[in-house]
Amino acid sequence: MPNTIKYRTCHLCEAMCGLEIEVKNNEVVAIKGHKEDIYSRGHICPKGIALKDLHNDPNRLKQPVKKTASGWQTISWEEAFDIAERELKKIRKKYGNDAIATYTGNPTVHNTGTAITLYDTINALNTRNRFASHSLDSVPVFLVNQMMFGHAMLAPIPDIDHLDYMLIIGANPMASNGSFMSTPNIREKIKAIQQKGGKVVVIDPRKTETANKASEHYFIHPEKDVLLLLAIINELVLRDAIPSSKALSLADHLEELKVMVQPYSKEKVAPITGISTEEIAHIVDDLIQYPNSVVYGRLGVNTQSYGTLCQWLITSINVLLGKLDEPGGLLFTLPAIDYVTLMAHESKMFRYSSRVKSYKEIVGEFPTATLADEILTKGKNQIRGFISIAGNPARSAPNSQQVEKALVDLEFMLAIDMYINETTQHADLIMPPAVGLETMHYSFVLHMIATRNTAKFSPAPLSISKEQRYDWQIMSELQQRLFTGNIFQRIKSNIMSRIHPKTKLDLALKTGAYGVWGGRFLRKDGLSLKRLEKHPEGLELSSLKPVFPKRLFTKNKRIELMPELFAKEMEKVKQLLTLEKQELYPLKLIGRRHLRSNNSWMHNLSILEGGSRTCTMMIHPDDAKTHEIEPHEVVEVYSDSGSISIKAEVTTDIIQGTISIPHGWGHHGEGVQMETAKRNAGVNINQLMNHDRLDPLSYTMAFNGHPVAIRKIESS
Ligand SMILES: Nc1nc2c(c(=O)[nH]1)N[C@H]1C(S)=C(S)[C@@H](COP(=O)(O)OP(=O)(O)OC[C@H]3O[C@@H](n4cnc5c(=O)[nH]c(N)nc54)[C@H](O)[C@@H]3O)O[C@H]1N2
Ligand SMILES: Nc1nc2c(c(=O)[nH]1)N[C@H]1C(S)=C(S)[C@@H](COP(=O)(O)OP(=O)(O)OC[C@H]3O[C@@H](n4cnc5c(=O)[nH]c(N)nc54)[C@H](O)[C@@H]3O)O[C@H]1N2
Ligand code: SF4
Ligand SMILES: [Mo]
Repeated sequence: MPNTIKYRTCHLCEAMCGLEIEVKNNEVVAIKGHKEDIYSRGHICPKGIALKDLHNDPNRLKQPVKKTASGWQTISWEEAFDIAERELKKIRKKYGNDAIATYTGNPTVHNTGTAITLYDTINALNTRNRFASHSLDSVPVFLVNQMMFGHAMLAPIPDIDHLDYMLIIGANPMASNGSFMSTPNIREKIKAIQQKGGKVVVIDPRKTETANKASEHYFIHPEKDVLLLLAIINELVLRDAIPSSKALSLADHLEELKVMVQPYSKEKVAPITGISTEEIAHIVDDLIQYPNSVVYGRLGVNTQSYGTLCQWLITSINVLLGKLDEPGGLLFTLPAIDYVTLMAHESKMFRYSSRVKSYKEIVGEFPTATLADEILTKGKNQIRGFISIAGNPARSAPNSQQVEKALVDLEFMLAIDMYINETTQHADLIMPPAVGLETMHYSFVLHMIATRNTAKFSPAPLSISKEQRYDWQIMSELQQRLFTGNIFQRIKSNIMSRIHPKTKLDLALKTGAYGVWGGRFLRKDGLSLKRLEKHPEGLELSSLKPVFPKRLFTKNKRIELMPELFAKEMEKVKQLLTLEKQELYPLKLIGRRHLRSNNSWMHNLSILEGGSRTCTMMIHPDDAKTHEIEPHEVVEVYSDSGSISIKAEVTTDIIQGTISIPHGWGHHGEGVQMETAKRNAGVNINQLMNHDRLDPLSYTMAFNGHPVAIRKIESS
């Protein structure tokens, strides 16, 4: 058979790059960027190329395995479903619905069939104990969107193609390719801003890959951004530099915000943040002077103790500058499948609380940081059965030694995952889905947070064998077998579980804003799956346009600048103005992402090894000197939760007083069956993380700025 060319959107990160895949006999010959792709125009990164290696990975499971006294045993799907049904029903009967918990990881967002099926399956279990990776990264954004715009998923996206000044605080899109800003080829976008005389400015405790490309970089001490942001607003007020704008005319409580920022002069915050008074003034000058300026922040300002406050203040600055819902500022998408409108009834929070630590539910989930507490703490509704779907909480969640202890303590655990890794090794049963290039792709989630309104569908480039199942097939079967609820709900759930995700997708496209059945009239040129299949390069739908006040979901159709919940928390921020005393753990730990890595799960692909991808501890030369640490010396890093040994990388690319270690490593452990990953195992930063150190508003784990100390390892 001759080689064929197939097109598929890469699903690994938010960039949605178009791939051109040469296929022969259902095997990948080569992968390159798809030049005609309307979104990415041929851009690709090493991870996209590695999809071939993911497909061929000998450690990838394709059939269910059950744990036996003599090791893992391959079983039939029928037997696997029977075991899952029997064991989970046993737990439910003994302890009630809430005794079964679910954890859904990051790839559930990126796998189309999974994303379409997931919530129906979880709803069928009727348990309050639902956990997800969102509470390790995105909940501050959800909470701020909810409080300010009335909908958790209504996220403002930088109009990056039309900006001339972008202040990036706590994000490293050169490595991550952007988050809540789906756009390919960040390098080109940064260059384009600079070439038209604009600036990209980075605020980060580390001189990152993005900082290296930026026009200016300012080192900041971790978790002090909240002060900088307050000082920026204070400066805008003092300079009377808040122009009237549409956004402002829609916003309530500006005067209260002005009063709130009064204590935070640039002079007061400068010594605490590490950014001088003159530098703050210069940043504010630029924010005012450039006509198309925005402030953008991500994990560095979200997964920290002031995660929600930072997100709120960043959004507020954009409102005050008149840049929200404006071209050349931040805009909202109107995607072909409008998840925001479809999910409006689900945008709820604070309805009930977790059992052990009374954390409130946010969009139906409890914080992952308390998953282990809920498993290990005895009492009514203690979690005894667990379903982990596309997640690796044993590496991604804080206090991971406690997480692993909890996983061992369960009466039954089912993992839906293709690897036997740090988490799934503790399962009783693993159901491995067909993944990667074996699956179709339409990212209705990422189109919602993209920088342009486009639509692209890719059928699966590779077919699967009879023995394999897709995630959505696994989940649909579980949904039917494990449903609990009234008869009407059962009928609905049963019908839903029998509809192919492709049919659901087609229906959503057809009835969406651009669909053949969308709008008031039948549109001949409207969207359908069939039409998208004729355009593997994607279809341009419309540029992002202002949508307020129509698309505001607040009851009064106005933007809330001073949500009460946030204003109350400001009391704690005042304390930051007094410099901290010498602490038991004097250093601050921050994370690090690498282009050739993806959270915890792509370390088994040798093609991605090497380059700048190192699991080391970056430390400033002055700190190294204080601790008498030589470059490349292995040292102990410890916190109130644990201790690790790691090689030091002495560099001026990190601010003094802070160290940086990437997450998702530590692939040792007898049970792990990932040969390449084990050979270069790295160490697990999440052993150091105290799982009670949360952003108190969103309960998102404060990974960044975690107090730690280091000491030499004495040779005996
Ligand atoms: N210290 C620290 N910890 C962090 C972070 C940090 O910055 N610092 N970042 C946090 C963030 S932002 C996130 S999103 C989380 C991620 O946390 P998780 O989602 O829990 O972890 P991942 O490492 O993404 O693991 C994904 C799992 O899904 C499996 N998988 C991949 N594709 C598929 C698929 O199509 N189907 C199925 N069923 N399984 C699949 C992989 O084998 C792997 O086991 O980690 C968080 N943890
Ligand atoms: N290659 C690759 N791409 C990815 C991922 C990956 O693992 N690898 N993960 C994906 C996921 S799940 C997500 S959520 C996104 C995340 O996307 P980003 O948020 O862009 O990713 P990070 O690299 O974590 O960037 C956070 C930055 O904040 C800095 N920082 C830490 N603490 C502070 C602080 O207190 N203040 C300030 N101002 N900065 C601070 C860190 O040094 C870091 O540079 O990336 C996605 N893309
Ligand atoms: S940047 Fe890399 S990982 Fe992200 S979508 Fe593009 S090719 Fe895939
Ligand atoms: Mo994430």
